[in-house]
Amino acid sequence: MNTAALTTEKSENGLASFESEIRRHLNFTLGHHAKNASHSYLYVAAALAVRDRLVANWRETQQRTAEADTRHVYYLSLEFLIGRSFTNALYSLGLDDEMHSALHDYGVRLEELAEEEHDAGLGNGGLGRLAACFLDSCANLQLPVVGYGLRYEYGMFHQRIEEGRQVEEPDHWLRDGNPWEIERPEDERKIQFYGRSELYYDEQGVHHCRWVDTQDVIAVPYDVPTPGFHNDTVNTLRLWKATATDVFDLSEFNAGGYTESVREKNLAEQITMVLYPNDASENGKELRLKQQYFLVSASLQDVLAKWIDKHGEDFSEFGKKNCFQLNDTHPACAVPELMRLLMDVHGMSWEQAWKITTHCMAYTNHTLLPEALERWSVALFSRLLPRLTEIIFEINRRFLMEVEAKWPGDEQKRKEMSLIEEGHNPHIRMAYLAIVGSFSVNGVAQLHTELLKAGLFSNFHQMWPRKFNNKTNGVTQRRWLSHCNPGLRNLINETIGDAWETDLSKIEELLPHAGDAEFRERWRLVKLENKRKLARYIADKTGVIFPEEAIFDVQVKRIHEYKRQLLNVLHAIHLYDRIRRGDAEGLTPRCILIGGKAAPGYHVAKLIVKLINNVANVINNDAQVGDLLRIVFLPNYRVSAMEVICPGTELSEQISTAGKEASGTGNMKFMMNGALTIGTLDGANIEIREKAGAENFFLFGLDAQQVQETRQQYEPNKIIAADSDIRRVMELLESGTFNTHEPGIFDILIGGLRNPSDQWLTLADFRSFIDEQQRANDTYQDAQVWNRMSIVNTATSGFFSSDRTISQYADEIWGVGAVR
Ligand code: 26Q
Repeated sequence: MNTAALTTEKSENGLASFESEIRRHLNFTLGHHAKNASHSYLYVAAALAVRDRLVANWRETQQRTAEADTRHVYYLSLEFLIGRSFTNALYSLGLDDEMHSALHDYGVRLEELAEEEHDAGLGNGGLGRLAACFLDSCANLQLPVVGYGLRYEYGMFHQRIEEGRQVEEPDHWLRDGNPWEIERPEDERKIQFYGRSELYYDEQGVHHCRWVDTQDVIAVPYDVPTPGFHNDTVNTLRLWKATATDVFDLSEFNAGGYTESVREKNLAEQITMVLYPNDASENGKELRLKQQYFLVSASLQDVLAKWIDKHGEDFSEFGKKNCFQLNDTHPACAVPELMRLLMDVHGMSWEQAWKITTHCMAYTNHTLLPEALERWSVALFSRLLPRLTEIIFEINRRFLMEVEAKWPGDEQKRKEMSLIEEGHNPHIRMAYLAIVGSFSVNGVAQLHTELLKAGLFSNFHQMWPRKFNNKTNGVTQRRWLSHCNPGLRNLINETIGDAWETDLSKIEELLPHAGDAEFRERWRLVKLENKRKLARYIADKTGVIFPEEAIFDVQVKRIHEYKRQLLNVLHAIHLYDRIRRGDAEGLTPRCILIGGKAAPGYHVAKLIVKLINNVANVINNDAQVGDLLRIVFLPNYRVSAMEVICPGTELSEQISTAGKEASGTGNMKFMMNGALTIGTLDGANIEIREKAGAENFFLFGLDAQQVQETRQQYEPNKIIAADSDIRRVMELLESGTFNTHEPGIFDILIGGLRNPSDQWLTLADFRSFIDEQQRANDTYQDAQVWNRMSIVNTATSGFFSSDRTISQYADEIWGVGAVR
């Protein structure tokens, strides 16, 4: 055989050009003719060709990491909102040009083929997307971090709008197969549920506990590659799928229990069937607790098994060499589960096990809403996880002795801080469990961390001040600027080089160019092209035309009262009212885009969606409005939609009631892409404003402190009566203008606005919002000024890279460095 001919064709990794590798996958992996293959097959073949290029580096990274004598970090999260992987992997490998030309031979453009990929929607919103950005940054920084999550058969639901209302449809994202995962049946783990805890004595007469008569489920891992940027590192996201144990219970079988066994198989597989679509906790669902424990137990067993492979039963260094970052309390069962595994399976004493556990658990909080803190009824918990419940009660008993030692005789303190909320139906407080079991507790923006320390967790902060720390969120500039905005990326690269792609602090070098009129003009043209692309996308999905000379004003995020999409709608109604009453002098044409999903059981949020659509219908079809105003609700907002939206956005709406949004991360994506923010002093908005400069930010509304004070004496009806603009908006709403054929449907929303105990203080901020929107309106009229501000926003966004956030986690919590 002529091996020389082969080696000239194939590179050292044994792979030929994309062109022929795609052909090979079409022919042999998928069994298709390369000629006139459908786009969906072509996509899979191309994705497999890209995956092949990752595999060698993936194996090498795993080997290097396993051998490295550093700490290993495990990011435990019920959600990883990855979105699409195809072009992301290509950019990371630096192979996008090669793929471009390979696809040319198949007569399809890369961008077009990329549309074939379903989003991996394994998350609700911010928390899930943050986990995905973090994995990207960990790979970029070559950190020994593995993500552990669940492989939901159905991800975040698909949202359709029917007569203005949200309709949910299942998202069967795996239907056409998933080229981005590799099943690893050799690493399956057994997970126990129900049963009871039993005491027994070993040969030495020492007593131990074991968990018996359980119903078992198998966890099978699927590994997803996470490529670093141009650095040969490929990290791993390991997602667990639930399946039944394949040992059929023979006695049951013989007793005619065959169908019963099959039913059990179905029950087992339910565990990873569907993502819970609530972004604020809906408490108490048994299946949700099963999901949480399933993830935690499988992942901990996985880590312990690998530890034992290398160190045998010597756990003396385990706490020093491993760290579990808990993404909110959803995986907080990791605390008692690690205790159980160390004591019941590996024979450790309570003291040894506790020392290890509290040396390797770290907890991140993502919410300030007290009602969103996770609680589980002891009754449910102890039925499903009896042994874990015992352990939690013992953790609590010992912890309350510490409380007693710090505040002797203070019964109230012990009640407040107990891991068990007493009452006729006692509950386990998962956040307290996470705090007690962790060496680090962090918030996700400066204000958020301060409010946690002073509010929700103040007792714990007094007890352990040094446990608490802040890690302001960030987003990956590779997906959220470089890949999604090639126009701006190229302009930036021509101007300051491309070092910012791996070190976003370098983007600051753009700052002097904000003063250069010629640069500003090029910036404007890129932005205009992005606006056109966004307008085409919106027209395609909704039929509504966004005129390109208008200001593109965008709010995309989960629909929630505290995020105040309602305030945004009120402003749209106000502008409409001005146009109708002939007061449009000086009005800049404006296109308002709102998108986001409402939790299926959150009726008020769904009503807000309906209101947005109804208001849009009236405004967009009123001839008097002309091109001055548009408002659109974009259905099915998701990661891939944001990749088109943020480059084309000019004004970013971050208008939550101050003190409610933990951080926000969409705000950072918009800033990076040169949008100006109109926002409250909430979450990371505060830090965005600090970095950009107050003069480059549209600030309105009460701050967190003032929100507290206002609550005592809030009289929305007085505000309405005293302000004719606000009064007219309320009159329009109440007149039925937006619901002519559906009288009364918005009464709940109107009643909320007028209610003195309205939690979100929408009308308290309305005047200030109108005024600041007017200032944005006026600023926009001078394109020179606006574009200068836009450039400054991008140039000062360096701090909001998740690379910076992850460097801080690595240095200040994990104590890990790069493995190269
Ligand atoms: C809990 C129990 C049962 C079912 C669902 C849940 C659940 C699921 C998801 C509770 C909360 C979430 C998600 C929360 C979330 O996304 N929080 C956001 O996290 C971002 C990243 O830190 C912040 O930027 C946002 O401010 C915060 O709202």
